[in-house]
Amino acid sequence: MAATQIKGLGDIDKSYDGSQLRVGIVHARWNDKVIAALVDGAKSKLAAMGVPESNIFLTTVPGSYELPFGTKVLYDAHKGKETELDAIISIGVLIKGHTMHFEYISDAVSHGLMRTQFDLGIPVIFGLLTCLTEEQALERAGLVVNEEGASHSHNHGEDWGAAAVEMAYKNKHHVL
Ligand code: DLZ
Repeated sequence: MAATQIKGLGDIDKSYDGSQLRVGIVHARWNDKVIAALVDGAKSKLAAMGVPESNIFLTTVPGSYELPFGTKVLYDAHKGKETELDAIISIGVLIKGHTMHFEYISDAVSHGLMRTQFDLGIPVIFGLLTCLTEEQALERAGLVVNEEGASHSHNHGEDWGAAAVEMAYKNKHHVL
């Protein structure tokens, strides 16, 4: 990382124990190559922070527009059961086209997910990429590789996994 780089989550996530947490992931199926990498990034960070694989519940929706309602459906499916969820990561990839579709969906999903977390009372992690180009999406999913084939871009899914553990932990234990 360049010495001047200041963007990113920082190290604060490292102390949160995810071993008692249950986390849902709902992802759109549009732009599936990028989505797959982001979901893998989120899952690997959850595992690194102690969330057992059996405590990760995955489902899909057609496109990003369906994410807010899909998030609610996933939460309701586990509500009141032993598997009640402590956080949900909602993942989608919007790539700008030639019409206003991108702007409307980005806006609706952003507001929908913000509202959903307050409606449900658990953190809903904003795993939505809103990219102007395919290259931007690949870069943010860690899929830009150098000549040796090694990734040299950051997978934002990892940040979303860390944010889910931190916020679920804080919500469950009433600490901030
Ligand atoms: C229609 C549409 C378009 C044009 N682009 C995307 C996209 O880049 N990423 C994405 O996740 N979904 C896209 N969709 C689908 C909508 O999100 C939604 O699934 C449909 O409009 C049906 O409600």
